Order: sequence, then C-alpha cells, then structure tokens
Amino acid sequence: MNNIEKSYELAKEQYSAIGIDAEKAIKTLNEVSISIHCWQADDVTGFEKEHFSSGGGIMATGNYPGKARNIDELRKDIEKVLEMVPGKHKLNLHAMYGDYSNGFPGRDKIETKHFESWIEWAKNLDIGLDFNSTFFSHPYADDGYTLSHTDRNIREYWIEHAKRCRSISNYIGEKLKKKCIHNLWIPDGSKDITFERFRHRELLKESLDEIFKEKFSSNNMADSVESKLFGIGSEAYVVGSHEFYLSYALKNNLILCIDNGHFHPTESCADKVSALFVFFDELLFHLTRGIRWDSDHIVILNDEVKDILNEIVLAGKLNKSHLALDFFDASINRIGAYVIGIRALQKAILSALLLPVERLREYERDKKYFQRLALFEETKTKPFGSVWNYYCYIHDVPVGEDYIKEIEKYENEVLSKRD
Ligand code: RNT
Ligand code: ZN
Repeated sequence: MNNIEKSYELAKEQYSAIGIDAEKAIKTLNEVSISIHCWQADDVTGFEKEHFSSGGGIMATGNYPGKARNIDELRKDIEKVLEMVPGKHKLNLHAMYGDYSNGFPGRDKIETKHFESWIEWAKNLDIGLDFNSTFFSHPYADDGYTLSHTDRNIREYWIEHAKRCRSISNYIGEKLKKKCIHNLWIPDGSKDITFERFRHRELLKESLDEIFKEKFSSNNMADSVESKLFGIGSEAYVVGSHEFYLSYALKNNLILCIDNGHFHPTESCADKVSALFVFFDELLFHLTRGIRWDSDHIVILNDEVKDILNEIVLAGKLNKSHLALDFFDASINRIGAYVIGIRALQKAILSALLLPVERLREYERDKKYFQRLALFEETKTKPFGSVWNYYCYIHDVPVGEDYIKEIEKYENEVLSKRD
C-alpha cells in the first residue's frame, strides 16, 4: 500500500466514525459531469471571422500569452485539461465557437453542419456537449438590446439565432445520445435610468415565446434561462432580471440558471437552492467567483461554492443539478485556470457528500444546537484531502499539486509557441 492508499484508509475510518461512507461519496462524485465552459480557453473570443468587442459586462482582463487562436488549439487545450481532472465531463459551447472554417454565414444562418466536427470530437472523447446562443460581441447588440430591442428587425435576427441554436442543441443531444442543455443569456439593459422598462420586458417575453414555440424531445435537449443583476454598461437596468426569468421559467417549464455572480454580493445563492427545488425539477448552476462585482474570477474552494453544493446535496438534488463553470481569467495560464476551477468544484461536491447529514439532522431534530454546530465545525478539519487525493489517484490524474508541473510542461511545449 502506498501513502495515498494508506492515508485514504485512515480517512475512511475517521469518516465512518461519524457515519459516513467515503467509498460511496467517491462513487457518487464520479457520476457527476461538470459542464466545462469553452470560453476560458480564448478569453470569450470565438471563431467567427471577425471578433467584435464583448458587451454586457462580458470582458476578460489580462493578456497572458498562449490563448487558443483557433478550433484545433482550443480542442487540444480542453483535451489537456481533461487529462488533469478525474471523471467524465461535458464541454459547454457557445454558438460563436462553431466550426466556421468554410465561412461564417452570420448568426441568423448557422446550422448543424457548423457543429458536426464538434460532435465528432466529443464522440471520440465520449463526452457530452452543452450549448449557448451568443447574443453579445455583435454589432446588433451594440446599443444594449437584442431580444428586447424596440426594432423588430433586430429582434427577429436574434430570435432566428436562438431558434437555430435550440435546434442545433437538439441535434447535438440526439447525435451524442447525451442530453444537451441550451442556455440563453442576453446582455440587454441600459447604463442609466430607463423609462421603458416595462416595454422592453414585454418585448423580451414576446421574443422568448417565439423562440420556445418549437418543442424538442427532452432526451435530446432542455432549455435554461439565465438572469443577471447588472453588467458594465447595463448598471441601471437589466431586462432579463431574476424576477423576470424566475417567472418565465416557472410558467414555461424551463430550467432556471443560477449564476452566483449575478446577485447582490451579500445575497446567498445557497439559500435559493432549496427554495427553487420546491418548484423546479431541474436547475442549472453557473459557478463563478466574483470579487467585489461579477468579475468572473476562477472558481476556488471557497465557502460560497461549498455552501451551494452543500445545499444541493442536502436537498437530495445532485442528479437534478446541472453544474457548469463560468469564469474567464486572461491573466494567468488558461489551462491552469480550468484545472483549478474544475477541481475546486469537484472538491466542493465531494466535501458536501462527506457531510455527516444524518447525525446533523438528528441533532437538529432533538434541538441539540450546540452539538449540531460543533459537529459541522469539526467536519472542516476531517481528512478530506486524503479522500480527494485517492479519488484522483484511482483515476490516474495528477494527485495534489502535481498538475502544476504538467501544466508548466504544456506551457513550455505548446502554449509558449503560440505567437
Ligand atoms: C454573463 C453570463 C453568461 C456568460 C456566458 C459566456 O454574465 O454569466 O453565462 O458568462 O454565456
Ligand atoms: Zn453565467
């Protein structure tokens, strides 16, 4: 037995003393696929012929060398990332990341053929794909409105885009035999006091009704909608607010996407989990890390993410939660950013699965609140790391900080050669 196995055996004993089966936690963790956002690899640039500056608060800062410049580099980077994280995951695509090597037709004309090579790629890796319509970084989004624009032509352009994205998602799910989640987020809003708030929201509803008219098999795809609080340039007013999409998703049987960067900084997204799951069958989470604002820093194992995952597990809804990452940091090695973020989210899941739920609930039932808090506090210093290391070890991915040198190697051999 090597040290990793030895520490795991000792850890297992300690967990079993408080009624937890570490083996079972590992098995459950292994069933969770994380939806890995493709946009960290190239700072949300995409492969359309021309890249328009991003809008709606989407902005990667930094100019660390080595970003993926084309589809092949991006795939290579993601493959590298997948070598350094345990488990089977999904790649989360945005429409702007289609294979446009034979020409980009415009967002209102994209077709399944632009995603055929992605499907092939995913098939070879035996992973699923998720999808997003792209409503930002485009001249038709420049004045701050897309689906809620007062100009019918602009609205129709974006409606057509979203319809196509939904049918592409359906096709992807069908081809890969893995359900594809199509998420819709728009940057619509305004920098300053606005007097047509109601009008824009009415228009957004109208556009969405048109977009979601067509029904697809739930085996192939499902739709989610994502709200936001504010963005750079939409500080005063965001059309697709939380109340708007909460209502829309409930009425129309859609999945609601909770991005933890899209709420007031002191608002707890963790507490939303149990409230929403009373009414929603499935939820999508965009996990991110905001520093002072929705800054989309790399996800780390912090209390915010741990609390959200605890609530998901406590509600018994891990298999009803789509867990996606949403951050973009251009200031450090981007492969490293991915690996830190994915592994942090997996650690948060594992840590939630290792909570002595039964005992905590027993204390709670018996009103033994000192005991409840004490046990919860003690779980924080249980040998969690030994279980995590063992999980990485049995999956043949780097244990602990060993991925640092692998990423350094990739940087020397691959990333540093890019322009
Ligand atoms: C923007 C939203 C959205 C995007 C991606 C790129 O604030 O969080 O999810 O980050 O669609
Ligand atoms: Zn998001």
